[in-house]
Amino acid sequence: MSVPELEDIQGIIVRGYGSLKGAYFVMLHIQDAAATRRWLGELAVRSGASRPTESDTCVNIAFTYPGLEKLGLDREALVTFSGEFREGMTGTEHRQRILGDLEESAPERWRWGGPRTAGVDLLLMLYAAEDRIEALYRWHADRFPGAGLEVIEPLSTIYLPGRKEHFGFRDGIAQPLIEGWDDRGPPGNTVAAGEFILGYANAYGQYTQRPLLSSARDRRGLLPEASNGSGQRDFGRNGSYLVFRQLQQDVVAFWSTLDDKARAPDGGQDPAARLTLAAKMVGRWPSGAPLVKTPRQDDPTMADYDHFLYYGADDPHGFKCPVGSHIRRTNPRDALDPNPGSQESIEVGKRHRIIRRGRAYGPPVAPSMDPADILKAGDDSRERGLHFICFNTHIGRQFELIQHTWVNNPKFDGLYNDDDPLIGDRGADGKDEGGTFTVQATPVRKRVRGLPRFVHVRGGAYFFMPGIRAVRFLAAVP
Ligand code: N7H
Repeated sequence: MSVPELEDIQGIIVRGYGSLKGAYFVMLHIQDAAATRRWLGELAVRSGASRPTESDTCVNIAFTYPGLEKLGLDREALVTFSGEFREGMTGTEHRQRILGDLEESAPERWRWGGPRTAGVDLLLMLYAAEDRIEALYRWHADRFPGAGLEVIEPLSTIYLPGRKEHFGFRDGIAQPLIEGWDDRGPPGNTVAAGEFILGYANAYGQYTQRPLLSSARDRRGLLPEASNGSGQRDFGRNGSYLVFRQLQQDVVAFWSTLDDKARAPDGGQDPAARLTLAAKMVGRWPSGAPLVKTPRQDDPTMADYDHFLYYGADDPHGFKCPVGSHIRRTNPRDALDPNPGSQESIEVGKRHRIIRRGRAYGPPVAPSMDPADILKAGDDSRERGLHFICFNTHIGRQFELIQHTWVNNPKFDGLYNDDDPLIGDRGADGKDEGGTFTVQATPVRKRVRGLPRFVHVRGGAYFFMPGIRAVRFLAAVP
């Protein structure tokens, strides 16, 4: 097992920058590739070698396939990128169906990344303290014209106290640990580095397909040698695919639906039942405490607790954490076939993990994040949601599989009309409907029907985030 080269890996892949609460994600279009290459050569790109302090600013960068083409990356390397990346998030109808990007979430309606908006070539990610992030963005924005770059969308973010997302739940808790680096956690959660960083062995003990090119193309010897013994240069090593989705959340619809579905027998409001139903849908309480550990009430002392399994926690049937809850379907842990509850099941799960790095955007409906206040405030028609970001080395087997086979699948794990209660597409492509949520219980389960779609896509793209040597190589392309 080789140790990930943190000084060549861009920092955001291996560290969440939790100490930096301000962030900007700038979608850019290249107008003058030569000017962009010069700018790139001077850009201080943050590596993963050290954890940033609160006074640091961090910059990371990623490219779409058209962006790499424009910068003049050799065809030999371009054709060896994965098919998903080359086609792009909106590249085929098939992919739109897989992702549930239809109807109101169709790319034709996106603010950026769709066929009706200027092409995104490059993503610049800026991180700083909350009171410094605007100044950092302005500093960079002043330089875009000279760098031959046009801003398509400058996506701002918001930090919600308690690291919450807009529905009111603590986010960014469960992450896989990278083998060879932060593998001091439970072995069930430690995953081969090659699942998240190219150029290392993956969960199958193999090297995931990555962009290579002949050594003659790298006369200055900027790139590392490929580890396959071919003498080629490895443009992909220490890089990762970045999936970006701007996901708008309809927070008022979410809480009014729950309010409606969890009424007291006399028809009156029942705040405790409403909250419990929401927690069942997530699989964690608002504090972050997991339902398998504390199924009846929230327990903030367990906010960051992640050392659990489902069968291993004596919950094979979902009585504590429902089978169709968001966290159980996006990472079933030991609940996967062929042999749920076994080490084999955990190993299967390790082929479908992602590192999440999303940030919330837009103002909260109610600053307290309390459902009662949210319901009182009502819809203010302002947009809010999650800039969902994840890293993986095989988009099809990791992000897309989670989205299609687990999140949007009404037949997930023996269910038959239940897609993800929070983010499911509700059968947008006319397939089985979804929109039902089953709460397993004895003596009888409870089924909550008629859930509308709470999350819509407003933009998105597949990016490649190269290692830092590969960024230098791109800047020096003749
Ligand atoms: Fe989810 N939410 O706030 O309700 N997610 N997610 N997600 N998600 C998680 O453990 C949320 C989305 C995963 O290992 C938590 O960090 C929202 C997409 C995975 O136990 C909460 C949106 C995809 C996990 C949310 C959204 C995923 C996870 C629990 C969209 C992938 C870890 C806190 C607006 C396709 C599961 C935590 C594990 C956890 C929410 C989107 C995947 C609270 C609001 C699109 C893998």
